[in-house]
Amino acid sequence: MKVLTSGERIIYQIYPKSWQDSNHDGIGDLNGITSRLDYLRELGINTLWLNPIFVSPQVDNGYDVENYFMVDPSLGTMADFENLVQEVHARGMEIILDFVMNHTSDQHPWFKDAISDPHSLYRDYYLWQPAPPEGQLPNNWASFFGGSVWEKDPGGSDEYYFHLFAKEMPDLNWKNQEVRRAMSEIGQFWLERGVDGFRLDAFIHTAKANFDQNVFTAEPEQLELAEEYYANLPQAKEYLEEFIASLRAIKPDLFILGEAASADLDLAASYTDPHRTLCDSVVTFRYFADDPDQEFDPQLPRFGQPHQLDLRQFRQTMVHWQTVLQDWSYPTLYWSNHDLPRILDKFVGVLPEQQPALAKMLAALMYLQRGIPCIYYGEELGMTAGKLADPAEFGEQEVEEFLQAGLKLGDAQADLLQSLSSSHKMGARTVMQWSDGVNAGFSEQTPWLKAQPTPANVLLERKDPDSVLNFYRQVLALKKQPLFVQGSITFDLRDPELYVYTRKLGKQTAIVYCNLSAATQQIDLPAAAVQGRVQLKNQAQIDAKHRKLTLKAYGTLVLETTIV
Ligand code: TEU
Ligand code: CA
Repeated sequence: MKVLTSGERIIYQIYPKSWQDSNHDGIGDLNGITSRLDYLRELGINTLWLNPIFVSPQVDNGYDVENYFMVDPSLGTMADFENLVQEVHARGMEIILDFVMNHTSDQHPWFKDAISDPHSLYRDYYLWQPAPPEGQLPNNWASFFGGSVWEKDPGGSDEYYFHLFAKEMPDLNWKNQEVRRAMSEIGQFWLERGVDGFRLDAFIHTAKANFDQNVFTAEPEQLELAEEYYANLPQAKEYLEEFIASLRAIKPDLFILGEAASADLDLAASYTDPHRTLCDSVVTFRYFADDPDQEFDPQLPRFGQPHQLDLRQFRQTMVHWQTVLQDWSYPTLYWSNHDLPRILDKFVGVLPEQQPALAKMLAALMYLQRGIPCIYYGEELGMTAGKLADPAEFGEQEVEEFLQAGLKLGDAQADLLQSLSSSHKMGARTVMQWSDGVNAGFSEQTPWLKAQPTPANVLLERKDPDSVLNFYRQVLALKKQPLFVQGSITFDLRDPELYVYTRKLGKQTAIVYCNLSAATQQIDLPAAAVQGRVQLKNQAQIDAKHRKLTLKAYGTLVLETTIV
């Protein structure tokens, strides 16, 4: 089978628990994925990324791994996995797995052994600090999931262990050569089972500053994120390179997608340095910020109200990354993932009837740029947040506060839950909507995450030539042309309401026009463009005589021209 080059990849992100349930226990599974591969092939996908599938107590939906060498029984068996890999490859597609390398579950045998005895061989697999006097914490660093990064040794010693995420997810000590070796072995094990690469979870956090610096900020009692001590330290890149090199030794052309949430452009470039053995591409969260000018309901907490995407910031950042990374590496192109609300929910106040046009415009805008599309499941339908049925599903304290505040104002519980779902990552993890049947065609059983589906679904959109789904197919078919893979990119930023860029390869040129606003826009077309061939359009009209292009609300047009 011909291996894809990184720029040719079109990735589809599957949250396995939520995609397709094959045995009707309410949890999506590997056989469910296998049964839907033709859907992905028809869409134009060539690479699947599965969120974690290893054995896990599911405190963080699989990001807390208990056994790296087995599939979680709720998702299937190793035989199911091998079958999936075979069926993926038979369709000329590839598959990458989420690789959780910064931490394990507290149920992992290493951690259980480590806490059983301070002299355990596995003690040094994790990070420990002695307890300061008088019940203080070793320092005031905050965990990403709330509370301190420090948790008392459940084994009863006076020490604390370090956890950046949930307390059930202790961080590994990457200084320890045995840890590094063990992680390489796990990677090699899965490569031998046919996987084509990995998405490296939170790799930027593997290196930590010395804890005994005891870095207290102004108010020692105040817990604070202290990323300068545990994110993107130079040593993390050394660990990364050693790890990837150990995998490339077995499979030279494997694909590595690094999750580098807080990486800026310089870091992203350095993690994808083509002269070293590093990532092919990284996912940064820096494309997306909240609009600082958004007007919130002052009577309700901001938590729980959907946050508006800052389009101005997005435009600037994206253009900068696109421009600087040319001839270096392929950036990831994405709108949503399992850690963020779905993109349509970040366009607050857009009318439901305008959402399909918005979804189409966003697809053309993002994925025809230079880089690797990563499409989050359901996005291709124009899916928005499913309304979660149970406030406890969010797993956050602030949810109760938000509900109480809203109910006091006389708001309906259903509306408050909708608002919470649209603003929270859990609202983006509801089941894939295959049909308008029972449980959206996901399962005969009530899904693990109970939510009310939205109208968008595969069955409906398949039949409708104007659907978001069919538009995605067209975008991805275009994306496969060398022009949209290798071509250079330049932007025209004159009009703040528009996103316009030109791809160029040899004599071939395509201009992508996108209307970022709900207002109709008139654009003067360059002379050469008037003779161009329309490759794709929505809510767009060309008046060749007057060399004008009209884009209605969220309209988009792709025009191919040949330079003679
Ligand atoms: O997320 C990691 C992640 O987003 C952090 O590394 C980030 O640096 C931090 O939140 C500051 O912005 C990944 C997964 O995507 C997520 O679902 C998991 O919960 C997490 O790792 C823990 O494994
Ligand atoms: Ca199942």
